[in-house]
Amino acid sequence: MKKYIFSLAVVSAIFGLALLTAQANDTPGRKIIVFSGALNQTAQDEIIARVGGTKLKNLDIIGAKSVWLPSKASEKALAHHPGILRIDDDILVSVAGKPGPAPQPSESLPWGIDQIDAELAWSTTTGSGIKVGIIDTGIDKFHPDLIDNIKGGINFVIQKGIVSPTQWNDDNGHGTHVAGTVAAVNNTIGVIGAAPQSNLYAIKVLNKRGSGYLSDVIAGIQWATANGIQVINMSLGTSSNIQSFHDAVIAAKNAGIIVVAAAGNSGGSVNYPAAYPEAIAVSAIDNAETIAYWSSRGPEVDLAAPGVSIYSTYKGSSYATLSGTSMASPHVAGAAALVLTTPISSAYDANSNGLWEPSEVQNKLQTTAKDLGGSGYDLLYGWGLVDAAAAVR
Ligand SMILES: [Ca+2]
Ligand SMILES: [Ca+2]
Ligand SMILES: [Ca+2]
Ligand SMILES: [Ca+2]
Repeated sequence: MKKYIFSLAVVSAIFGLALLTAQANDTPGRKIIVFSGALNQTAQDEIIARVGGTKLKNLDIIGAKSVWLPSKASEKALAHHPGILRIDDDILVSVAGKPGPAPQPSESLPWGIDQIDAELAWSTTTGSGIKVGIIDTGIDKFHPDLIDNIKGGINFVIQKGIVSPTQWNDDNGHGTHVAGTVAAVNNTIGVIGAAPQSNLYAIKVLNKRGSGYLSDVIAGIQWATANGIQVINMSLGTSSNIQSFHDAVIAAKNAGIIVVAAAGNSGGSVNYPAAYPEAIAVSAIDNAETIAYWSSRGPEVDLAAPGVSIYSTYKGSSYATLSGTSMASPHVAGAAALVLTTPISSAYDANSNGLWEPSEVQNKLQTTAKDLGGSGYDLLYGWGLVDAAAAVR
């Protein structure tokens, strides 16, 4: 039986943070010679030289010298000298305790968040309390710029032969990056997401290498519907159109979930699930608002969003700059979370129930988007660049 593997093309330059551990030189012959005080510096140096030793440093604060001694015999000879009080081992000293947390950069507004004018929407709404499911590689559980917004998670991936539902910590980095674009915290460190007070749920369906089974993705969608998730982001895809996948996306939308998905990075036609009519398909633009050459395009594209050189959170409490429609999709998911907190006007309430249905949110995002490329809807940008500020007005 053929198995369908999802592959995520992450076109990226990754700038990780590395912790350096201090290393001292463990030369066996290093000693600290403590003198009695009866000898002057010159006499002390002579004693050391006489046994073949080499002075390394004067340690006048304790009346001592650090030296290198060539042999045990030279140490013994010195030990019996009346001018020498004591010989101590020059031991290795290491940092106290475990390595500390990665240093956190001071906060900056990523260009993509700025480009969709999310920062201009925050005086109206920050997406507070909206539940966003990141169907991906997991989310870094302890990331200092995400932890306040992470409210839960689930794992469907086999790790070391078992599936542990609580092991949704991100072992790849991709999901953490996507999560940061949706909801990195507005504090003093790192970055800020489009909906910086929305609630993140890690739905881990992709493994350490960024791939996974369709059945696990479907299980993730099912978990989202059972747990009241309001927006799901799927920065993943396949060129295979499988009915079960489509049925799961239809079920999610019918359950009231806004499904946002990356168009794909093939430069060709739009991947699934983005290509399904029930999903919002997002293509990627650069900071000149031009579509990336590798962004998938076609009649299924609904919106465009920033996806080139996107700086966001990454595994291990770090940050990374990545490119892909994977990075564009969460800009739209965040904007959708913002819209969900606003009152719906009759112009958008197609079924007049006073509530936002997924298709109504999509309609507002599309009608308020900034038109790019050819006038009106086009195959590269869909309805245009998502505009968070206009969408919450
Ligand atoms: Ca702006
Ligand atoms: Ca931050
Ligand atoms: Ca409605
Ligand atoms: Ca256009």
